Amino acid sequence: MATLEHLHSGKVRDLYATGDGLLLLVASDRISAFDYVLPTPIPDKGRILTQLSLWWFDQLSDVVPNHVVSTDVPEEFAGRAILCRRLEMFPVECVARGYLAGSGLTDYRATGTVCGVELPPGLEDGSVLPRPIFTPATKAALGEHDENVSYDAVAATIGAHAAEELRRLTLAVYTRARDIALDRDLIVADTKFEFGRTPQGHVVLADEVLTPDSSRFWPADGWAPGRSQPSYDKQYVRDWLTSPESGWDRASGEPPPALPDEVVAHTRARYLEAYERLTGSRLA
Ligand code: Q0Z
Repeated sequence: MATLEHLHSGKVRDLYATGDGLLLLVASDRISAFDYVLPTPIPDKGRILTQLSLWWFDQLSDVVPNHVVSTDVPEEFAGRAILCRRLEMFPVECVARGYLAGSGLTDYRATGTVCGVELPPGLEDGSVLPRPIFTPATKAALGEHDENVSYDAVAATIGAHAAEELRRLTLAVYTRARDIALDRDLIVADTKFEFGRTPQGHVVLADEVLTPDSSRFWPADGWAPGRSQPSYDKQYVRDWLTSPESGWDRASGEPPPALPDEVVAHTRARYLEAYERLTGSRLA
């Protein structure tokens, strides 16, 4: 891997092209909250999320092929980067929802539907849905939020055949993951996948999958609809940032302050706990 060409940076991840036609997907220890990247990293977060994503790819390999080529990466990225096939990505965020929260809840309250999918009346914040739904979104520019779109809009963009394939795979992968997680007392309320296509036309699962950054995880014990569920990983950070101790006024437009050691340690422990609960093993 003589040279790496930087292609793109998200809030918490970086993407490079290698000399030999592959991509290097790097997870940092950066953490975001309230749409800001916080000034304090969470030690090992990048490694924990990368190892969790790799574990999921393995669990899901009989449902869908994935982009992983190798984890043999340069020393500075050890454990937190994946070498992957460079695919032609579909310009669609493939979201599956099994429970109602976030933008799904907002849209349901306004219209009774999410992405054109009609839902029964009477659902509340955190309600389990009658069955998982495909709620695609279009990727927004940095600093913007993804926009929920209808299935028909996806079909108009990528074609009916590809849209059908993405919906089918999104729901199949979500359903498998939901069942695995629930066995371990974790709810995957919703999750976002990105798929790409090989030159041969095969659809492949890409990006990072089923991490706390791409999904809403809730502890199954204590779940109850009718209120906002605590975030598995970030609740302690959000609670501290919005508490008087932080001294931060979210409405001021000022960036958030550095996190105290205790908040960092608690949050790191939550990422590790999610990894260990799901995989049943300790992170080396
Ligand atoms: C993923 C992203 C960022 C990390 C492009 N296998 C692939 N082939 C082609 N493109 C991608 C992948 Cl994973 C791809 N992203 C999202 C953005 C850092 C990942 F800034 N973008």
